[in-house]
Amino acid sequence: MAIGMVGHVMVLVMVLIQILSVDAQGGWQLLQKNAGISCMHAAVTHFDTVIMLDRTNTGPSQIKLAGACRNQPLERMLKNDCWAHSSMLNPGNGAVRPLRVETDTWCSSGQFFDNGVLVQTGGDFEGNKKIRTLAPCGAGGNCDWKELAEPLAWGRWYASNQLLPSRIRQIIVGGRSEGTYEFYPKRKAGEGAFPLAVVAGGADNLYPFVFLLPNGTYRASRTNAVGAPASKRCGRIVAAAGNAGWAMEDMPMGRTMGDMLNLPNGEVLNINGAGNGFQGWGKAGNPVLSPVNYNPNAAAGKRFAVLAKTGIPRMYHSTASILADGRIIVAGSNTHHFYTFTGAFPTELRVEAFSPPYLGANFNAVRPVITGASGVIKYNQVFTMTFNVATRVGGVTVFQNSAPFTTHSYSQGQRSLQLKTTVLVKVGGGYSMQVTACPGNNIAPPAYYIVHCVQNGIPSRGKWVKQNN
Ligand SMILES: [Cu+2]
Repeated sequence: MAIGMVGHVMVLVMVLIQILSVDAQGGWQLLQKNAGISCMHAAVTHFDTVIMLDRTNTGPSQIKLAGACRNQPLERMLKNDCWAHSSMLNPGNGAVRPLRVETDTWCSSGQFFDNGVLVQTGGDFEGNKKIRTLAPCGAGGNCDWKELAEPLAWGRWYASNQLLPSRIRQIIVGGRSEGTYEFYPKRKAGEGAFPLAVVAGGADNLYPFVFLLPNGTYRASRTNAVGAPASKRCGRIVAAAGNAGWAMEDMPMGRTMGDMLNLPNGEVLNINGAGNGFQGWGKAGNPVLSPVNYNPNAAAGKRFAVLAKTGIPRMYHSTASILADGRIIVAGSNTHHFYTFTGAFPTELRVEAFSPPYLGANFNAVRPVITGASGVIKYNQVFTMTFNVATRVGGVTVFQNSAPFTTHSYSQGQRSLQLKTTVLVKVGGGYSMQVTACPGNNIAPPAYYIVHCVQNGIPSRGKWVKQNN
């Protein structure tokens, strides 16, 4: 009898451990079975909608334009093209709406302006010198792309964009065989492009990594496609330090073409990609299906955690974007020249949402809910944040994360700030603290950011705030 009881309890404990271990590794949801396009570029707007973009010269996609067909005499595949190559996703229910681009956006770049307008630049062929803008809208809206008459000074294919501290200007760096940078908007009419040695000298200067550093400089570095197998190496650097150097460590598995995202709790997610090879066209294989979480504050050797795996390979031309609610929208993957649904690694039209472990129901009692915070903040401004939480445990921090433009394993303009906070004061059923906005536009250029209240590593749903001068 006693032995029977013990056996029963042990079975129950094992079942509970199984349930918790799923939570502990996060979970996947198929959000949309057919988004119509394969999402090569993605950005989350401050209306919580996702702008998805492919290239135009794929031939037919699987979603039709809402209005007239596109008549582009320079288009190489379909001169009269009735298919959409961009769309807007509602991450609430997975619904997609076709958007209209007129010129080829293949391997282009982008960035949000301070006012939340998405700017998207370059591409191939007739899109090479194009500047396109989209003033975003909510899920019920009908915002769309606008193609500007003003061209880039140089054609740019595989360039990188970064919002600058000076309010409404971005720098556009490099592009295939383009050893220059330029600004948009121009500082004066007719301003051209400027040479930049680090991206000069050859065709392999694709998507240079460009970051705005806190001391107001920006750095560009080159990235090259590399051969098999993928490296396990992971580097971190205090880039603004006088004697900056990389500290290296090993990830649990090798990964190429992964996406690294700043999570709302200050940790980093590495998701998507392949275990060997490079690019598309059959040159990569062994998809890495498990995301890996990196906790920069943990002790060496304890920073990486392997999370729940998906069943969908996300290889070349796939994306990952983080929502204000903490989920990650995973979309795209096309290793082929056209939409190809046969053979290994078919063109991927499905959209998934990955929920990291912090969204698990087992954390509901300790997850803060922001009940009050300023919607507009100025540099150095001290503002009050109030929040509710059922169980108070551990430290409370506030993170402010940017909304990047993601393509080719690189989230352009991605940054994460931890804001200064005071000790908590109990107010009614909740808590209040004073939060100090960051000191200046080199730390966070004016733009829309997502602010999260984080208790003991568990983030609240984010609140969009406008960071002003
Ligand atoms: Cu590409």
